[in-house]
Amino acid sequence: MSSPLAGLVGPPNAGKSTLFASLTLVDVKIAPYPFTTIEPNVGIGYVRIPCVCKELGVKDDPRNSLCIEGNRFIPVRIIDVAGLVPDAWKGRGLGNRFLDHMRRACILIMVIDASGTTDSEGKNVKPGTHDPCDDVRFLEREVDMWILQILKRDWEHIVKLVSIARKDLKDVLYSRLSGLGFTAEDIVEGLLRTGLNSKRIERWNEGDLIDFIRVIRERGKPMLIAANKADLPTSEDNIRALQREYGERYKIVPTSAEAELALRKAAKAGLISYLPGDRDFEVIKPERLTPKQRRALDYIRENVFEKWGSTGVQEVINAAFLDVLGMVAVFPVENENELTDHNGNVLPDVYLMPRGSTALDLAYKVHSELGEKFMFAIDARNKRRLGADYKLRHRDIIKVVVSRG
Ligand SMILES: Nc1nc2c(ncn2[C@@H]2O[C@H](COP(=O)(O)OP(=O)(O)OP(=O)(O)O)[C@@H](O)[C@H]2O)c(=O)[nH]1
Ligand SMILES: [Mg+2]
Repeated sequence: MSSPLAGLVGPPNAGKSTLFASLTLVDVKIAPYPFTTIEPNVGIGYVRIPCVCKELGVKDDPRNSLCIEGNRFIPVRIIDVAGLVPDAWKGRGLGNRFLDHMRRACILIMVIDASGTTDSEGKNVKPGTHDPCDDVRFLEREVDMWILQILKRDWEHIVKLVSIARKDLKDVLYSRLSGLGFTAEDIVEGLLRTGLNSKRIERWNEGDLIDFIRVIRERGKPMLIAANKADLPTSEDNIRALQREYGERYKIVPTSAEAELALRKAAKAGLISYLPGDRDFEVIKPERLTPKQRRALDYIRENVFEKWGSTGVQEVINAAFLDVLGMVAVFPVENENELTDHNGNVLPDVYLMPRGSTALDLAYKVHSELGEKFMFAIDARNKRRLGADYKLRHRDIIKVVVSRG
């Protein structure tokens, strides 16, 4: 069973690979010049939630996830690709072929250099002279143009299927776009919201197509912003400007990927105690720190924790899956009293389920047989019976009861 995928998109040099490395601890190439990354990197990161073990006072045996100090870390996949530059869709920079790796991504995290020290091409400029709002604008456009190019590749054929072969418009568009991860509902909404369902397809112009794409992109590939390099002094004003211009459309999280990477490495080396998402860290081996490491930790405390409260890295992943996508984390159990699976593991698994998922969806997710033989479910907290269409809530603990035979 594969975990949901988040894609990191952004101009070169904005810190995508640093963010990726800080989330996954996969060793990737990071460098202060554009187009460091060429081939995509895929790795596992984690959404952090308060585990239910704490609330219920039990010691758990996590299997598909991790539980550290009462925090459950649920795996999600992250993909880091090459940088995008304005007009990449026309082949500039490395072009936008690598956006094809985003087909399976259910959410895109725009990673931008909030400090304004690199421009949209990824070139180093005088700190604060580049406006990161420009990056958001061009990134939206690049994603739209990517979808447009795919649709236009066989537009004549699409038009013929609808106008001559009399195929259903939404079915034709869906078969063309489902490979990019769009659902039939996305297509229907796109047609309704633009009014294009009542315009003959032969008459659609490019503006119509772009309007349609914008609607399906907002639904099917939602985005949020990691305002990276927040540790640098020029970021503060820029983040305020980003909030003013984009705060209503996008969730914006100030991040310092570099700080998170340093902290995670220091924690792994046993120098500090720090869990991703913590609002502080503690030095446990001060005598082992080199003067350089000490300075780096002081820098992080002053420019990241005191200014922003955290590195923002865990927050941006949580925001992507829990806030923007609205996924819920649900713990299935076989024994609702002991909270165990059939091997006696306590609260072994937790699944991230899409917004609006039901008890029946959970049953199918655990095992297709559980779905097919579903009778009802039980809320392990209060032992109430739940029907197949019960809408799962975040941190529910659910037992599925199946028919015999
Ligand atoms: N100050 C600061 N620098 C950062 C931060 N994140 C990344 N950097 C630096 O920015 C530069 C570019 O980082 P990368 O992670 O290679 O950027 P990228 O977006 O993957 O770049 P491409 O692969 O070329 O598209 C490196 O020098 C990083 O050390 C941050 O949070 N703060
Ligand atoms: Mg990179």
